[in-house]
Amino acid sequence: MTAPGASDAPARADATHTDTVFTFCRICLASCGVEVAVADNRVRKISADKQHPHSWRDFCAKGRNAHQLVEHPRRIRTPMKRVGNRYVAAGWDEAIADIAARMTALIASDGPDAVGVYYGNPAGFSSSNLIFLNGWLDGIGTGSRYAVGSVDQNALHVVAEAMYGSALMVPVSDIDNCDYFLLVGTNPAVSAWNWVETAPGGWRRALDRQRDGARIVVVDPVRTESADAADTHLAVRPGQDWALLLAMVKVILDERREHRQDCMQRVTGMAALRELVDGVDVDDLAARCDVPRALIEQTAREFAAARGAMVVTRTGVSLHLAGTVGEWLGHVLNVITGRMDRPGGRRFEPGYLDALRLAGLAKTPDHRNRVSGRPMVAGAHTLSDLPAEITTPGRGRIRAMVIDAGNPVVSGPNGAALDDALGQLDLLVAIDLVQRESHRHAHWLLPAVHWLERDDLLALTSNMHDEPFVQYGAKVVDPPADARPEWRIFVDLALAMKTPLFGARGLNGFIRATRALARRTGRPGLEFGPGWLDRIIVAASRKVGGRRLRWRDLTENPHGKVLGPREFGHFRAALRTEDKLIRIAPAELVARARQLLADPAPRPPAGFPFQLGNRRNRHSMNSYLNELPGLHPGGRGNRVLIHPDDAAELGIADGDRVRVFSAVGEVELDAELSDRPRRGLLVMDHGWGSRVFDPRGGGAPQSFGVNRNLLIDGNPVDPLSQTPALSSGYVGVRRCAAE
Ligand SMILES: Nc1nc2c(c(=O)[nH]1)N[C@H]1C(S)=C(S)[C@@H](COP(=O)(O)OP(=O)(O)OC[C@H]3O[C@@H](n4cnc5c(=O)[nH]c(N)nc54)[C@H](O)[C@@H]3O)O[C@H]1N2
Ligand SMILES: Nc1nc2c(c(=O)[nH]1)N[C@H]1C(S)=C(S)[C@@H](COP(=O)(O)OP(=O)(O)OC[C@H]3O[C@@H](n4cnc5c(=O)[nH]c(N)nc54)[C@H](O)[C@@H]3O)O[C@H]1N2
Ligand code: SF4
Ligand SMILES: [Mo]
Repeated sequence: MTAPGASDAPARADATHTDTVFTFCRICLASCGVEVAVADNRVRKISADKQHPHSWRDFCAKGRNAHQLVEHPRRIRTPMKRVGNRYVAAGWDEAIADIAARMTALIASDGPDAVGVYYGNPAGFSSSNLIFLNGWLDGIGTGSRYAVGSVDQNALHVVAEAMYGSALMVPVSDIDNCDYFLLVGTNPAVSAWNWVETAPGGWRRALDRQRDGARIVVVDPVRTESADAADTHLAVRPGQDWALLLAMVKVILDERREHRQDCMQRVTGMAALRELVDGVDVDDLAARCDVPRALIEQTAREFAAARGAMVVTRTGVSLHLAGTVGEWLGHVLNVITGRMDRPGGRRFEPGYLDALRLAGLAKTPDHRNRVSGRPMVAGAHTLSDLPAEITTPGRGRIRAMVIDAGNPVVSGPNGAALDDALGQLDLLVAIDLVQRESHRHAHWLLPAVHWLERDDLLALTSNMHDEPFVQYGAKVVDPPADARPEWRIFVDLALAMKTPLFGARGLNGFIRATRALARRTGRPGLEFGPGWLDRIIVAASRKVGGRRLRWRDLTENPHGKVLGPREFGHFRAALRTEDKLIRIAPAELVARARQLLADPAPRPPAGFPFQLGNRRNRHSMNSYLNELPGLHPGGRGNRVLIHPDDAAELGIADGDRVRVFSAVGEVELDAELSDRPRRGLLVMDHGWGSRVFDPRGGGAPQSFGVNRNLLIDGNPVDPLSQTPALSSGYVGVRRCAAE
């Protein structure tokens, strides 16, 4: 459907004849190879692809049950239009014409910012969704762009831009040579070693190293599954990793344990970094992060002395008000101890597509939100701003939104405020597989295509693989007749709205011509679409292992192909700073660190003595997959973990119904006593509390668990990443019967 000339598309099943298709799972970045048995265009079984060059050890139940979403009884199979309180099936022509006409009218009266979009995490696992979405938005010229980054990885992009000159310059982990893993704010035993990198089997490979003598240190306010396996667990105070890491930097610099050559030759700004640490007091930092000074010093010395070592920081660091400084100091530790571009440390993988160069060409709109005045971060605005941008009257107010592969009412802060705002829109369009919580006010539900139903060449993340690797994500089954890939929807809207796709004059006319040609010749591949881009990407690929990628590499290697050895030495060339030096102490990060140091240590506000921590569930993916019976038999939902000593003081017993409340919301759920969280920390899985509606059958909404993000205020935000305190908000808890 997408590759030009279907006959030469990469090997895939013609579902009626072939019974095994090899592809890879596109639920999380572990990107596990899968072997799928198919008959009559139905998935019969999904197993780990044991012939895959490196990924099968991460294969999990989410991948094994992926087809349950494809066959979801409540799946949206045709465009559905809201009529009063119900939905009726409609055709695509009507859907596109209606949405285009309403958006065009709003833009005419209110300007382009009246049309907004939010895209979520799964959009990044499609090779075409985001490219064409942005192409459509560029044509409209709207700055009302919202994305999952502000509740996920913005901190990393801000730090990468500041230190290395590109938001996409993300180092990958050289796990197999590492002797000392300092894992901060990550639980790879559950989340499979992924956050903006693909290191398949990463956690098990780290455990293999541990058996050979490597040490694993886990920094986490919760004694997680990963902490259970670690040699050392530092139960840091939530949101205070920056203090721990800054103290480690100070110990290393004061004791002259830094990698002198790297600090002199690869780095600029060491004087500013020294000046910062000269002014700090390790005892003060130890008190802030609540890790004993002696333990901080010991960890710093061991880290600096280890032969191969890495700090890995992830969402446990980023989802806080000081997250960007924490993220920065993790990179600082790696750089000053000579871990960048060295075995056992963190490497730059160039990949077969020069994504950094492409990213440099893309122009991020210079747009500020009218209510908060905040600029974009990594190409999008923070979710914290979205409710007010919809509800505050005035020119530029968002009046129409598309939610593309996302569930921001559940995944973002203060879901109640966002839900209320979404209900005030003139037009809400959801592109998804089922209707979830964030789509409940939708005027249009547009049926998307699941990754098992589409081809993907994920070239934009080729530099995030921990080994030069390519695999064509072949489609396994045909989608429902009326489902459409997102790219097609955005092209149709651009044509109907007469807005130039990618802002490129003449392109719309060209697309119409290719469509006509495709129709006339009966060759759908001739229509301009992602298949064209795939061909261009392969033709324009960089040399890896001495040669360029060829289309044959994709078609002849259904299990994927390792393109060459892991190489060191690409880091410096890849830097996008003018002088090819790492900026170790960017001014905005130093200034923010000074501000944190000047402020008193954060204290709970009256009435809300606890902090709300977070967990992921092995068998769900953020707010989706929670409802699949193959993954959650019994459908119990989430609970709140309370330390037994805290529970005893409040008279709460295991299994009691409790109310957890904050300044912005409250939820009711069962308590589970556990000594895994630190005292003073309640822990609740995120991603629950998302209803699944039944727009086709009219059945009652199904509900699974409670949405812990109802308790999180969207403001304040970390001023650099614009991320709210998702994993450190303040709450109180009470036994329901006691009220
Ligand atoms: N408190 C707290 N909050 C968090 C986090 C946390 O750790 N703690 N984690 C954050 C993180 S890391 C993330 S990534 C975000 C996730 O935030 P979001 O991306 O907004 O939410 P998801 O739950 O991933 O919802 C994805 C939606 O996409 C749909 N979908 C799946 N595949 C496709 C597809 O191919 N096409 C289309 N159109 N739709 C599809 C699903 O049905 C689902 O409705 O949540 C963040 N929120
Ligand atoms: N099964 C499963 N796997 C997933 C996902 C999923 O939803 N389910 N989501 C995928 C996505 S989108 C992402 S982004 C990645 C994320 O991958 P990770 O970032 O590894 O995600 P988590 O497993 O939530 O681990 C975060 C850890 O940080 C801890 N933490 C919370 N606050 C703090 C703090 O202040 N300091 C420190 N040091 N630790 C803290 C939490 O207790 C938790 O154990 O996982 C991916 N993999
Ligand atoms: S969801 Fe599971 S099977 Fe799919 S890529 Fe992630 S770890 Fe692998
Ligand atoms: Mo994420």
